Amino acid sequence: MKRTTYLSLTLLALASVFTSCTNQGKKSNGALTSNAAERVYVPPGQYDEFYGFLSGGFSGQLGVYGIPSGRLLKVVPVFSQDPEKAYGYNEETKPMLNTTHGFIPWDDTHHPDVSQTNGVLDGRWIFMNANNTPRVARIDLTSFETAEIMEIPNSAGNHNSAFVTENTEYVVAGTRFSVPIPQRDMPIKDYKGNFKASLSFLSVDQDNGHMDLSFQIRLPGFNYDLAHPGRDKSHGWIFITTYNTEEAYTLQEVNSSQNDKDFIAAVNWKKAEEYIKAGKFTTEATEYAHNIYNEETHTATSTIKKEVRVLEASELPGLVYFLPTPKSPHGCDVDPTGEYIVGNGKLSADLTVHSFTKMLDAIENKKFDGEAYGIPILNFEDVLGGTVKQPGLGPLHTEFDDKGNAYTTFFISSEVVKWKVGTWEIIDRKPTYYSPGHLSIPGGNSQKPWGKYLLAMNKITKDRYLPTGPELTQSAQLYDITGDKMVLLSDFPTIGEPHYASMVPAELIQPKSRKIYNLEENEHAHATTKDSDVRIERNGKEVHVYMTMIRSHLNPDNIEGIKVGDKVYFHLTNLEQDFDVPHGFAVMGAENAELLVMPGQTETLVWYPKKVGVWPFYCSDFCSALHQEMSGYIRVSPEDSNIELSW
Ligand code: K7E
Ligand code: RUQ
Ligand code: CUA
Repeated sequence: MKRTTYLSLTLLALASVFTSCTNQGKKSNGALTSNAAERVYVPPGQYDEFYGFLSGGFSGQLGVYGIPSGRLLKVVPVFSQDPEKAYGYNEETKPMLNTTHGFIPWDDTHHPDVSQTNGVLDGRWIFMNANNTPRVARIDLTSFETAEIMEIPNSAGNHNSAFVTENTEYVVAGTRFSVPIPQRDMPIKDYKGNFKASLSFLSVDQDNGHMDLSFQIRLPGFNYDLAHPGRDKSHGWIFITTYNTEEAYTLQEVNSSQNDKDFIAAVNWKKAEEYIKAGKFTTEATEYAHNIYNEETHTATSTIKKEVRVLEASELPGLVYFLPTPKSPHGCDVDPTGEYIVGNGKLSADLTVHSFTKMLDAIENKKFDGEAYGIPILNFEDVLGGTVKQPGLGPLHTEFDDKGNAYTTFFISSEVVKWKVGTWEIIDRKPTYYSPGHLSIPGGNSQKPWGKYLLAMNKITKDRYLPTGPELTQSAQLYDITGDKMVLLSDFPTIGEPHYASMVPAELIQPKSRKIYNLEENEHAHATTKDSDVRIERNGKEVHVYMTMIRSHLNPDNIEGIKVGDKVYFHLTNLEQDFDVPHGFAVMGAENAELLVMPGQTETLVWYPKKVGVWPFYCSDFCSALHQEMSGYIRVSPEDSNIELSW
């Protein structure tokens, strides 16, 4: 199918969706009316059954929702600055956004993935990719804060990322674009054979979660889209969809979608570990930032690393195989048994499912159908596990329940289709409003799905909510999947554009959620843990204000002796040791952000006084009956004044 057909099909599909709604005069909302409301209703004061972690897409953040209610519980800032919490603005977290391209205040994130133990979600950490300036973040699920960010070198468009292996041995991050490696000035038309791709394996320290870029596998210059680690019987492998195996340097249809089939690359990472042990790698010079937030000091540090170990796929037998897959596959999803690998061919009429067992047989019997850059290509028929015939148009992603069913989103025909793994028959289909990308079932990408709910994340919102001008929020839709037929329960709006979401039973996370930081364990270099330490120090034009916050005063509250042209550091320590008593800090004319300091924590805001005057500062988070009294003044005198510091 040519791209033009694909596009016109999209338009056709959408057009028909909208004609049908307008024709009815009233919107067909697709929801069952009887007890859908009850099934998503969480009474006041009660908790949701699941946490839903939805990628924030082009917001760069992670949205935390209660499922089934769809209530937004928190936005965790990850790859973008957040003035509400001062993430990326205060001195403590600025290093988190450091890269070898400098300080990067924004990114685009697609795939959150929760850590696993023995192939089951364990709720310790969640990993997530930055697509634009390639990075992987680790978010700690006790503090719900970004704990670590690793830049990925030799990558461009970190899309098939961040995917967790079954014991969180690795977080895998693959490039979308092939690029010159090392980067250099060269003609784009010389792409073919010269551009290369990297698949990175970040090892994870099981005690503290710290990531290390263990090694990279160098792959031919295709485009790589999505990956899923094998599970259970296919543990030790990871499967990655490719497109543009033509290696066209422009992705116009005529160049890049000519091949009847692209590939799923099957990568044996256990084999990779053997090759590393045997010293079959080269150590390449490169540069990438590794940023770690320390919970004791409440401060992040950024280190630039200088080299990476590389395994050359074309030279190391048994490391990578190509499985022919029609046609420009997007999602690559592995069923809970690890036997079946679903390639969601965007331009294909059928869904292709490969068999892991057949793949191993074909490899063992060396039944190859040629090679690409020294990497064996298997026979399509030899590895085919099954075909779901004409399930819909534009398949993107598949998830699984705990009863042997698979669910696939279809972007063009705007629906979720339920089918049986093994018999490949279609069991049910339900429209989504409109054009879903990913879908998520709690644990639906692991050995143990909790097949109660399915969340479809839609790309197009149109008429689902009261209009808000040309820009509409994206929309998620929740389905009950406990019966044979899926039942649409609710719509809820989301931040940014969620791609994937990871949903986790609340009991895996809720008991471990941190309540406060212990003041006695506060090792911040500028902490003021008792009022007797409150002080102001001047060092040339640099002024350090060591301030405490407790209901209901900021101490010191009246400051004199500051001058235009100074650089004032406010180091705020929240002395509270009660759950849910943060204090905020805002000072008039601050060009960056406010602070929001958790009990026991210290944060630093830099302020450049530019105008002579007496400027107020105050607590920006309503904290007690005397919250409005939690304020003070800072007097700013001319640069040449000789007023002494006082407080
Ligand atoms: Cu399909 Cu980036 Cu996972 Cu979006 S990707 S939908
Ligand atoms: S004050 S409670 Cu500005 Cu009425 Cu907020
Ligand atoms: Cu502290 Cu309001």
